[in-house]
Parts: sequence; structure tokens; C-alpha cells
Amino acid sequence: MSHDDFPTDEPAVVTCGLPYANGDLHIGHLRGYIGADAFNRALQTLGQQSAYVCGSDMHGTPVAVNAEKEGVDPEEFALRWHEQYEETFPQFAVEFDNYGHTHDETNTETTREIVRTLDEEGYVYEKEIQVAYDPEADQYLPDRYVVGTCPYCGAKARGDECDEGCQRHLEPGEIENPQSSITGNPAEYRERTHKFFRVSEFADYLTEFLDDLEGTSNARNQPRQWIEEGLQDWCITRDMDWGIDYPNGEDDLVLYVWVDAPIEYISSTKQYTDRVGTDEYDWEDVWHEDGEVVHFIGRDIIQHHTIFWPAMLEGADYNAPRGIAATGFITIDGKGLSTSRNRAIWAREYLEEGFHPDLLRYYLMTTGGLQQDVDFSWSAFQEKVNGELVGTIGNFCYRSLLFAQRNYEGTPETDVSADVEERIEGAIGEVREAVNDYSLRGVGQAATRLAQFGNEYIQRNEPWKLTDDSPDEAAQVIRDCVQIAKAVGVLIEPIAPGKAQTLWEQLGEDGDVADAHLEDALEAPPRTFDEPDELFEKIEDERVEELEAKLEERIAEATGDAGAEETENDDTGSDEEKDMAETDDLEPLLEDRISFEEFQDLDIRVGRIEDAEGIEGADDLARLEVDIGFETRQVVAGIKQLHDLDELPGTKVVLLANMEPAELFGVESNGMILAAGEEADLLTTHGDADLGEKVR
Ligand code: B3M
Ligand code: ZN
Repeated sequence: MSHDDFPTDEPAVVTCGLPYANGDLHIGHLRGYIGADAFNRALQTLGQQSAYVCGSDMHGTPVAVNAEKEGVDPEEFALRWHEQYEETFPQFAVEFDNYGHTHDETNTETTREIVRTLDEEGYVYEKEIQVAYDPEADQYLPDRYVVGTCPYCGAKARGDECDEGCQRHLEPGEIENPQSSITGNPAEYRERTHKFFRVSEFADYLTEFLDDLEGTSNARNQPRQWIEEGLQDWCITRDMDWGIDYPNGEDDLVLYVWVDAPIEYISSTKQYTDRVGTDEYDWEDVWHEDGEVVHFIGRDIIQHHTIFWPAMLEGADYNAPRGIAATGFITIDGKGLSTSRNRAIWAREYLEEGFHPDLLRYYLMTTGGLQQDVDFSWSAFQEKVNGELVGTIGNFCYRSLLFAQRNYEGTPETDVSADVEERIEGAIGEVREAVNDYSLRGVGQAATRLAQFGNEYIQRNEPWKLTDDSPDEAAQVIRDCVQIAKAVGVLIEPIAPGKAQTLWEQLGEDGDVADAHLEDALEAPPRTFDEPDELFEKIEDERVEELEAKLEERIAEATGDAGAEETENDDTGSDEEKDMAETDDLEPLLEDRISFEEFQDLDIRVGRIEDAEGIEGADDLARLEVDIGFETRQVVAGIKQLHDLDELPGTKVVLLANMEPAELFGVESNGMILAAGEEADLLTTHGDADLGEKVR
């Protein structure tokens, strides 16, 4: 079964992974919340009924451990952060229709009801297991209270997640070499009775679910592999005080945080309905009928959202998600974002620097595809802002509206030319397609390309030369440009809602551009409007130098302080601590040296991927066509799971051209593309080296 294209007749709900209420928000968080917000807005411009809900994740060890460090009660601690998030998100135009938290009454009730149903339906059983225990601290060590080695990939891991390695969820007792994160002592094991959810029974259901699932390809490919390897049942209780008690259960067991956290998606939707009434938006249509559920998450929580969560929903008779978009990580100046090393761009800091939120929104949404890692640097930010926002969108809108206002007091009284109307219709089509592909970059690019067309159009037709001799022609050109400017505003609204509203008002339009639908891009703007102001301001080089120096200084200070720290428990979200400065996990350097001549035997060339597709039957392999100037090479690479293949064409790569040809799954591989690390980070060039250029 495939889904009807958006817009559908059913209401949609868009959600984003709940932030743990345990620390400041940073750019890594913002990418997800802005992404989901932009998607929700984009759905609405298509005419889809849609709500955006979320809430703070109050429970679990991520909150308990940090509260304990501060010596504060976890509830008080989490509520403080919750309130801060409620204030911060709107400042980035992240507008939730409801923002609740997992500890509120709605979520406590909904969670109990769902768990009770799963229990009654026979999906829950009890089992005795070995649980880590710290005798010195005299407490059990669930989840983040224990650190050790991942049994799957050998990376340093936390009790319930391989956060620095393969990203897998770990069950209690699975971690190797467990150590207490409270005292650093080796953990002991004690026998305890816990509740288990029969996830393994849902393997067939989940396989079908994944076949229908929309969103990013990483959210389908990884879980398919996990299912093939065999699903384990899931321990859903913990030896802790902080959390939601197991319904009718032992007094000292709470539900694992990953049970009640996603249920907040439902609870928050319920709260929205409670506020607006079922006539306006009915949560039951979404969660119990055929509504469209779309989750935005970080790629480190794919397993929770594509295995545990849909199994719970199915077991308790709720609707399954239609789409899951799992975003890549954010790096800062090419290095992993690290909160403890202060290598992060903090939400509050960005605002304090006085930048408009839309600049960051545009940067984050258009710099890479959703599943790609996106690097942030102040200089790349400047380049984006000055090039696309100031140079293309801002420049086009300002010059068009200014000319229109000065010469015609607003929109010239004539119809838009057929060519321009067609060009705008084309851009509307691009947005529709991009939304259905879950590509926010596509949405942003459609708007920017339209403005680019506008700039070329005005430049080519030079209306300023026509006003005297051919006033009708001049009026026509400007009429067209005013329409293009309006269309740019409507199309860019999901990504840059504040600036789109300013443009809307400059055009003399009433109301909110957020309420406009794509077709409104073709409606004539009001006859008259006032003189416009520039939409965007250029960021000067000195400003960037200052910002870069500040960041460097801050990292140096924090690295000095944090140098001695061994474990990091300051998780603030899904985009955490992929710190490449740590060398412990790197392969050791080789002792043996090679001569320059030996190096020269390697014929390494610059190439560009022209085409990429998965090889049928092979889990990891992709077939690539790589243009290396002289010719196009077919290459097989083990990157199917690690990259969004649709995003690869156009990417410059580095290719070992004189590698012996080999055949893999019946496909000839004629060369090898170079990539770094477990995630196959593709090597590229940063200047304008031509295709076929030799790497020396
Ligand atoms: N609170 C944060 C994370 O692991 C976690 C998300 C819950 S979503 C239901 O990214
Ligand atoms: Zn691992």
C-alpha cells in the first residue's frame, strides 16, 4: 500500500523528538525542531490540515543523572528546563500547536492506558535478569548510570545506547565491562524481575510497516537489517524512582523512559484537541483512524521510532506513522559538536548576537539534505546569507518592489505574462514534489531559484531603459517581477516565516502569509503599496572574524577545564558528542613508511558522482557512476546504508582509478572511492579542481 500524495483529506500531525529537559538548547537541537516546523508549515501551504506537537522529555537517567549532579530534585530540575524550552522555541519561529511534557497528567494517563492494554493483550511478560549494581553507591545502575563497551561494535557506550558507535539500543546487562558512572567502580550484577514487551512477535508486522514508510531512507534501511538479524524483546521497566510507575506493578519499578516519551506525541495531540475542540482538530482521527503521522527525529533514535514505537502502537491499536525523517548530525567547523567542550552554537547565544532566526533556519534547511551531516561555520553561514538571502532573494525583491513603488505606486495594472506565470507554476510544482519527498532543501531551493530567475528576468529586460520609450513593456516587466516577489514570499514561508511576512506586508497584503496556500502565489498583490526596505542585511567579514575568534576562545577554555573528565553525561539531545578529538577509538598509525614512488603508484583522481543506486540483494552496496573527466567509471561502494543515494549525484569525490577491477554481486567495480571512518564520510575537494585532476 502506498500513500496518497500530500495534501490528503485526513488531518496530519508532525512531531519532533522530545528534548530531554536537562540542558541548554543548541544548533543540533534546532535543526530537528526547525525541520519539523518547516515541514508542518509546508504541508499547510499545500492545503493539508496539520498540527505540530511536541513536549519535553522529563524522565529517565538523562534527567536524573544531571539533576543529581546539581543536587536538585529531578522534577524541579526538569520543569526548569521545560519552561526555558517553551520560551526559546518561538524565538526561532518554531511554533508548536501544543507543547506539553511527559510528566504531565495527560501523558501519565495515556501511558498507563497503553501499557495496560499491551499487558492485557498478552504482549508483556516478566523475566529475571541481571542488573548492574554499584555496591558503594548502594544503587542499581540503569542506563546512563553505567558506561562500558558496546557488544556490537566495540565503541565506548552508555548502558542503553551505543551513542558513539553503531547507535544501537542496548538492553540491560548487554554492555560489556560495565562501570558505574557514579563512582567509576566496576559494576556488579544482581538478579531482578523486570517486565518485557514482546517486540519479537512484531517482526512481520514491522517488515510491512517499513515497506510503506515514507521519509528518509536511513529510517527504513537500518531497521530492516536489525529485523533480519532477529529482534529481541524489550525491557520496559527500570529500578528507579523517577518516572511513571508501572501500572498496578511493584512500587519500585518505573517505566523505561522510552515507553512514555513517544506516547507524549499522542498526549500532546490530545491536549491540542482539548484546547481547540474536535470540530477543528480531532486527535482520534489522527491516532485511531487514518490520519497522517510524521515524525522528525535524530538518526541516533531510529531504532526507538521504527521498531519499539510502531510495535507499541500496533499492539495497543493505534495508527502507525506514515513518515519518519531522521536527520544527520551537526558538526562545527568540521568537528563533532560537543557540549562539554563548548564546541556548539547555543540557541541563546545566536539570538544574543542579534541575528534574525530566519538566517539560521535557511542555513540549516538548505545546506544539506535531511539525512546528511551538516557542518556549521560562521564563514559558511555568512556565505549562505550574503549569497542567497541578500544577493538573490533580498536583492530581487527589493529592486523589484522599489521600482514598482516609485514608478507605479505599487503593482502595475496589467496581467502577468504567460511565461512568468508558467515559471511560477513550475516553482509551485517543485515545492509540492519536495514536500512529498520530505526535502526541505528542495522547498528552500525552489524559492531561491525563482528569485534567481527574477533577477535574470529584470536584468535581461532592463525596465529602467523602457519607462520612457516603451512604458507598456516596462509596466509588464515590473508587473511580472512583483508577482514573482509575491510567489517567493509564499514559497519561502515554511523556511523563513518572519522574512516572508515582512515581504508580504511590503506588498500591501493583509493577514498572515503563513495562512496562504501555494496557489496564492499566482494571485495579484494589492494595487498599491509603500516603499519597501531591504529584507536582509549583509554580514561583514569583520563580524565573522570576531565570531570565529569568540568560538575558538570558548572551546580552548572549555577544553582546558574538561580535559580531565572521563565520561560525559551531559547529553542534551539527539545530536550529541560525536567528538572526533578523542583518539581512543582510532586505528593505530602504521609504523612502516612507504616511499614517494610507492605513493605515486596510486592513481588518485577527482571525480563527480553522476548516478547512485542500491544493488539489489546486497545490504550495503551501491552502484555509482563517477565522471573522472576522461570517462565515466562504474564503481561499487559499501555506502548504501550510510548515505542517501538520491542526494549523491553532483557530489565531488576522490577516486583511486588504478584499483584492480572486481565484481561484486554481479556488478563490475572499476575503481574505488575514498571515504573516512565507519560512516564512510566521502572525501571531496574544497576548491575548484577539475574532474580527472590527479591527487598528489
Ligand atoms: N528525549 C532525546 C534523544 O534521544 C529523547 C527523544 C525522545 S523522542 C520520543 O534524542
Ligand atoms: Zn555499537
